Amino acid sequence: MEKKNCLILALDVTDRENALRIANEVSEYVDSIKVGYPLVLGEGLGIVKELAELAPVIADFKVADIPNTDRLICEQVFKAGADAVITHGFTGRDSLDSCVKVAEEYGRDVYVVTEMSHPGGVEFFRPVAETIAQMAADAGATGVVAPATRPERVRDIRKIIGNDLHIISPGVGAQGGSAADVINAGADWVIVGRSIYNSDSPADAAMKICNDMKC
Ligand code: NUP
Repeated sequence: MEKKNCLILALDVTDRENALRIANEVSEYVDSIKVGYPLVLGEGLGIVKELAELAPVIADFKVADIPNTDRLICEQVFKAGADAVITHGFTGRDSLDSCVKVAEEYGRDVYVVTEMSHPGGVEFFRPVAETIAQMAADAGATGVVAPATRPERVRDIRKIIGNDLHIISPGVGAQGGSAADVINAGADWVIVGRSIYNSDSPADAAMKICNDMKC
């Protein structure tokens, strides 16, 4: 993904009309559009292709299965037109290797969740976040997902992965994180959902976040 605005839209609306309206309104401010279960379960995987005409799509399916099932999921995601997939890492190296292999075949990207951004994200992830980050680097993933709600953790994770991997960071706005703080801590992109798509003017909200970050 090309870095222009350091902003990824999390498009967690559940209907096509709203999704396309919001995506069109903010497309000049975002480097990518992240779709996940809410929109894909609401409208089907075909929405990925439509959105991909506006911006590269990251499929946030937090893939977490055995290697063979992960392979099948990633193949479907990339065939549908997604530029990248988000996977979990706790399923182990063989599962992650399977996703990275498919991504390489299709020329696409894999981001691995290290520690989640919500309060419960510290319960099980905290003790293994660094190990997962190191595994993502060793496996040749494109980058990791790390919490904008805890910029100090983004700093820790950056130290582990160095500068070869990207950090994409959710938790800005609705979850309490600051875009500028987490970019200063070493994130490459922030991922923002509700603060943009629930705004009366998604474009203004996106523009304001871009201005705050001075990316
Ligand atoms: O740790 C994570 N936290 C998180 O919020 C990993 C994620 N993938 N996300 C996703 O980022 C979450 O599912 C949602 O799509 C987006 C944040 O949305 P919002 O809190 O800005 O509305």
